[in-house]
Amino acid sequence: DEDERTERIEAALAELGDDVVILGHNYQRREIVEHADFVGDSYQLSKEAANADADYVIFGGVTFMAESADIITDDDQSVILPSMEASCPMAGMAEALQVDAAWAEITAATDDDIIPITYMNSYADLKAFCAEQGGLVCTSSNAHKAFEYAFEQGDKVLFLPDKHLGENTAHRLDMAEEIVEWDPWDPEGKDPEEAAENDIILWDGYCQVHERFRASHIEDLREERPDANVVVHPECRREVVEAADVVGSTSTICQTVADAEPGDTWAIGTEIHLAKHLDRWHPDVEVLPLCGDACMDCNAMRQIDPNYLTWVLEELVEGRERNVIEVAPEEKELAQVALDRMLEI
Ligand code: CIZ
Ligand code: SF4
Repeated sequence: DEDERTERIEAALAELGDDVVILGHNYQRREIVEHADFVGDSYQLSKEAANADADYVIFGGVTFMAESADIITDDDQSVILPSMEASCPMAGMAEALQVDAAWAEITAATDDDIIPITYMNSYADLKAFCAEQGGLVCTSSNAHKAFEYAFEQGDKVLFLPDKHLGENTAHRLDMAEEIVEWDPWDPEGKDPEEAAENDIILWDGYCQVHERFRASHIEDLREERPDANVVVHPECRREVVEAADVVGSTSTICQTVADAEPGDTWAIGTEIHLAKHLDRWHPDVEVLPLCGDACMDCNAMRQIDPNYLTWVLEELVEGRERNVIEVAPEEKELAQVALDRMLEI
C-alpha cells in the first residue's frame, strides 16, 4: 500500500543520502512530486539537474527531459528514468531521419536561408540537427525570442515539432500570414514550393493532451462560472489561446495562480496533474481543471509509477544502476550547442 511504499522510498533515500536528487515534473502524480527535491517544468528541472552535485539524478518526467538532463549534467553523473516507457508522443512526431528528408526537399526548393528551431520537447538527435544547421532550441516561454533570433540569422524558420506553439508564436510576432504547415505523414500535406513561399514552416506535430482542449470548453465555463479566469498553455490550439485570459508556459501558469487574490477562481488549461497540484498548493484560490478531470491526463507522464521509483532507488542501494538515460557523445556536444544558443537569447 501507499504507506508501505512511502516507507521503502524514504528508507532507500536515507541510505543513499546526498548521492541522489529527485526531480519531479509538474505533470507527475502527487506520489512522485511528494518525494521530489525540486518540482518544475522541463526547463527549470534541467537547470536543477545542472546545479545538482548528486551522482544520480532520478528524473520524474519523460525521456526527452532525461536526455536534456544528461546533456547538461557532468559526465560522472547518471540520469535515471524510473520507466523507459515514459516517452512523449509529441517528441516522437519529429524523428531526425524524417526531418532530414524534409530538410532536403525544402532547401532544394529555395535559396533562402532556413533556420530550424526545435521545441525543448524533442529528442537529442533533433536538437543536434538544429545546431548543425545554425538553429537552436526553445521553450514555450522563449519561443518568440528564438524566432526573432532566427530571423536575424536567416530568412525563414522551420519550427518543430509543435505546430500550435509555432502558430501561437507567429501570432505573437504578427506573422500569422507567413505560416505554412508541413505534414510529413500526408503526401498532400507537404509542398516544397509552398514552403518556399512562406517564412514560417510549421511541422505538423502536436501534444495529444493540450490539443484536446476546445474553445467550447472555455465558452461553457464562462457561462457556468462568469467569475472564473482562464489560463492555458501555448501548446493549445489557436482558438483556445484566443478565448483564454492568459496564455503561458507551465511556470507562468504556476505564477498566475500564486499571484491570485484569495477567493479568485482560475481554470487551468493544461495537464490535469498540474491543476491538482495548484489546487493543493493554493488552498485560498479556487483552482478548476478547464475540462473536468477525466481527459487531460498525459499517458507518457503517467508511466512513472511510484512503484518504479521505489524499484530504481532500491536497486541503487544494492549498487545497481537501472534505466540510465545516456545521449551519445557526438549528439551531446551538438545538442549542447543548440541549448547554449537558447540560453544566449
Ligand atoms: O507539455 C509539456 O510536456 C510541457 C509543457 C513540458 C515542459 O515542462 O516544458
Ligand atoms: Fe508530451 Fe504533451 Fe505529455 Fe508533455 S503533456 S509529455 S508534450 S504528450
